[in-house]
Amino acid sequence: MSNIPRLIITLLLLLFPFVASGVHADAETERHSPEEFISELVDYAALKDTSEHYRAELLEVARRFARTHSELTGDEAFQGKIDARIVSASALTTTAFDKGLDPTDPKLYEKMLDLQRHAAKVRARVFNFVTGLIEKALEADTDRARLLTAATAFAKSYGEMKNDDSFHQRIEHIVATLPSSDLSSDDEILQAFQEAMLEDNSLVKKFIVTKLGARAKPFITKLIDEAVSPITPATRKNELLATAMNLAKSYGEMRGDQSFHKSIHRRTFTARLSKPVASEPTGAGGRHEVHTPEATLTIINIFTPDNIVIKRGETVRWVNHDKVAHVIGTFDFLSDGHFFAPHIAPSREFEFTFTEAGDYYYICYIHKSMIGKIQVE
Ligand SMILES: [Cu+2]
Repeated sequence: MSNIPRLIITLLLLLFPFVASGVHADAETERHSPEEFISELVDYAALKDTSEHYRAELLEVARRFARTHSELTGDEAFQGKIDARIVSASALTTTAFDKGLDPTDPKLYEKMLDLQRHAAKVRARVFNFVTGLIEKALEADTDRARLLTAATAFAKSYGEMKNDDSFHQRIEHIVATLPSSDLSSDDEILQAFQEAMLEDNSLVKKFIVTKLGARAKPFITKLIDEAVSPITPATRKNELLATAMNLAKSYGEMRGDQSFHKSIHRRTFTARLSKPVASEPTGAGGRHEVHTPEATLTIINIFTPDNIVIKRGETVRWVNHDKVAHVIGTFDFLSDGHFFAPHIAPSREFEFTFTEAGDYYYICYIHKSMIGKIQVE
């Protein structure tokens, strides 16, 4: 292999995680049967204004996928039909697709970019198609085994074409780790979802939320109820809160409505705080004071107090007693209002006057352990 295609493959590999996660959102709108998908590739290739590289890439995928599909289904007529259409679409190409690329060609860089851009477009289509098959396999009343076999076979075929097996391996892994379709007990559901979280496997997350159906909301609420119970140990509490939030997020994404996710996120955020305390403005100049004590190896960064209730029009002053700076601001997805202090140096302060009532959820943008809430009445 010459250096240029190797460089391209390296670039593609670098882009892979980005593309693989990015295409997922479109999968629902672009769900095809294999025949439709392959046919469409040839349709695009045969369009008059399709560039030479794009056409070559599309036809190569179509040719290989038609063969794979015919092998899977035993329908050789389909492969014959596609092959005939590929021949006529190829005739539209005036010069042969130069896979080797001449390193002395002054236009090499432009050609490379062009090739890379078109290969990326085709790849996004292929990824959508293959993940679409897995999504379909996860639905009820589908021939799950057949769809998963097909997804794996198409991913393998594409890997052979690109001389890169990483996508195929990822699909193999997803298929091998799919939860059984009859998740019955709550513990099984919880465990399967937590595994999907670890793997960042949005397909399985979706599957589980679909499986829960109308039970999703009470299921998530139950997790939080258990998390906030005083007898729940801290590690289990954090695990349950993280899972509840992730479930609520998937639930919201599937319904295109984040309001439930937001309410769950508020609850999980609040569950990590102390009980709310009605604060008296006793600090200098009649302000409420929140301190950031010095952190050590054993003491983590916190706000103290971390959960206060104040009146509209009152001012809170954050005083940094720590040896490091903090970046304090509202967590705007949850918060009713906004404030932001980009840099509070050691022994410096920040003040904010709350003119609007509402719940202000805030964090330190550097230290994960620092969270707080101001409730303005
Ligand atoms: Cu901080």
